[in-house]
Amino acid sequence: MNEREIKRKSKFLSLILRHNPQLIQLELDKNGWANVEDLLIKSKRKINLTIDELEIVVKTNNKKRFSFNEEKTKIRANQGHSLKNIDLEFKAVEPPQYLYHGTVAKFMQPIKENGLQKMSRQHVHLSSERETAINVGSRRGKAVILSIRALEMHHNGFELYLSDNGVWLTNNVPVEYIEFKN
Ligand code: HQG
Repeated sequence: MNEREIKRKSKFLSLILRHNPQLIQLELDKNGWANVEDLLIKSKRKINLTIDELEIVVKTNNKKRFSFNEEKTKIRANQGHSLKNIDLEFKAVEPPQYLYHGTVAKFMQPIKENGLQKMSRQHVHLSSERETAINVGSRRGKAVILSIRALEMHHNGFELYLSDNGVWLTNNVPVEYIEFKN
């Protein structure tokens, strides 16, 4: 598999494991796990995917988006779901003082009115590195970086979670915790 093939298969896995398992009639359990054999068989309807390829995609994925269970009989996406009824069993942890969110200018007005909302995903996504936030924002145009007073949120009872692949997640960020000038 070349880079392009790996990326194509990774995107397919994101679609199936985060957003639309029904596309191939795949079942995810309540914690988001799919049976690997089932996934390989049912994927054939849309894409060629062997167990070796699946292992390569999981291992080389730039954001470590997917994990196997220990026995490699099950697989799930580590975060980023839009499926509503999946519980990834995140534990609230103490965040650093600041976390960052990358977005674009056109969302500034609604963000100033409503804070950061999860929109179509299960969570608002934040990162500990500005650089990551710049990359996230740049997907949509010129990145605007918001600094979030995350530790203060935590002290005030908001839950922040850290996914297995290092993405910080929370339910919403009220506007008073957002620093717009940075
Ligand atoms: C914006 C990718 C209007 C928010 C990336 C963002 C990341 C609001 C967009 C991960 C708003 C949602 C997540 C409000 C927030 N009004 N717009 N009140 N609050 N927004 O894609 O953070 O490749 O759901 O700023 O690299 O951009 O999928 O979130 O622009 O890690 O693994 O609404 O997705 O990773 O967009 O990206 P998204 P995101 P993957």
